[in-house]
Amino acid sequence: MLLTSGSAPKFYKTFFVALLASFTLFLRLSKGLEVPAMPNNAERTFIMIKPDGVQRGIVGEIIKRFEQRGFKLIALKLVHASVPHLEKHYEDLKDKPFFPGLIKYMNAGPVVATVWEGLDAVKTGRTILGTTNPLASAPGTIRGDFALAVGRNVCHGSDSIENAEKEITLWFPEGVVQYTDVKAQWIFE
Ligand code: DAT
Ligand code: MG
Repeated sequence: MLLTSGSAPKFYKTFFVALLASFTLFLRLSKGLEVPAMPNNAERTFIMIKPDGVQRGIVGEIIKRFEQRGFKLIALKLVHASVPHLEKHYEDLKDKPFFPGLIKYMNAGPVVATVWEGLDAVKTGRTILGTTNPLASAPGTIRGDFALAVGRNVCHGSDSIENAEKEITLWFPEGVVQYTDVKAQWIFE
């Protein structure tokens, strides 16, 4: 196309506007086609109420906190675990000086073994429990509200997704329970 000196600025202006419009359209389209990141709603964690938690009658209180936060309960049982089973559960700590005392405490009565499913279940589960040493646990956490001594810290929570899966298999070799969580649509986007 031959441009006369008078029409040249108009042509460039139109060209520039068209370019800008196409770029805006491209951005909108690419945003529309974007695959949203899938939230990890299916992450699972093993939470156990230790013998002191059972004896002190705070099983309901601990379970309530996971329920009210929105997690889905997919397994639960009251079990007096054997020494070999507890040694397997805590095998990473077998060289620690407190290991014998830990096994004795865990074997002193029944525990409540549970599995919870939901967004970021492992990390959030540990936040709900509080830190290992209850003296350092914030009020509002289970240990921060119900415990004082590290050797009587009332609950256990998996510390990684990998360990959660191992612990779930160890405590629930029969598998967990499958069902539809009807509240999930009001908890997850
Ligand atoms: P957590 O239970 O927070 O995952 P952990 O896995 O390091 O902590 O230890 C497992 C349990 O062992 C813990 O809940 C209580 C006990 N324990 C840990 N450190 C201890 C210590 N220094 N003295 C006595 N018991 C301890
Ligand atoms: Mg641990």
